[in-house]
Amino acid sequence: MKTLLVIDVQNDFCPGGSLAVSEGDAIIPVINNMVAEFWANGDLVIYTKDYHPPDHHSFKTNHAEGVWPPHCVQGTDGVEFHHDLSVKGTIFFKGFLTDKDSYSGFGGHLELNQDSPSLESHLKSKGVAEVVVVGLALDYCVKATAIDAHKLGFKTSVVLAGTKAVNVNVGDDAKAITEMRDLGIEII
Ligand code: VGL
Ligand code: ZN
Repeated sequence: MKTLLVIDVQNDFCPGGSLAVSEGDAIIPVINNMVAEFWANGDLVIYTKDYHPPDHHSFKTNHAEGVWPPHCVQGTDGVEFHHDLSVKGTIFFKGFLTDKDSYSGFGGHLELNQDSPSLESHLKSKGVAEVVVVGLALDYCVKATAIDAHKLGFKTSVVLAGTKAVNVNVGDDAKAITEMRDLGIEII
């Protein structure tokens, strides 16, 4: 069994959002085709949402060590999936506690408490052996998710046409690709 992991395709990471990835929405048609293909093959499709409370510590406005503008705040439009995204599958939530963050989708849970099933336990219970990662952003959450998947023993690939980088620093995308490839993650 294979699963498509669609990471954080939310309004705040798309053009017009508070932490927009340039042309972040351009990957959506590619992802939608992959979603249809996985469903047609009887494979699994899973989505993650960055899902922060307003006082989250990753926000510069809240904490000295915060690095991001407020984004994906629960109850706002920015936290919602982009309206063009085809959403057909289970959603995992991450970053929902004030003082905990997770770039990786594997920090995600089925409900807003850490005792609810984790992404790893869900995938293992479904007999998933292979993971294909797409979404936003390549140099943060997509990379972290792919590395965790690889370390947890899943056969892991990232489809570049289905992801885009924030590139806080020029070349972060190339660095992320090299780092993943060197670990043995397949870059397609
Ligand atoms: C992300 C920065 C902060 C992401 C989430 O989804 O890549 N980046 N929170
Ligand atoms: Zn975040």
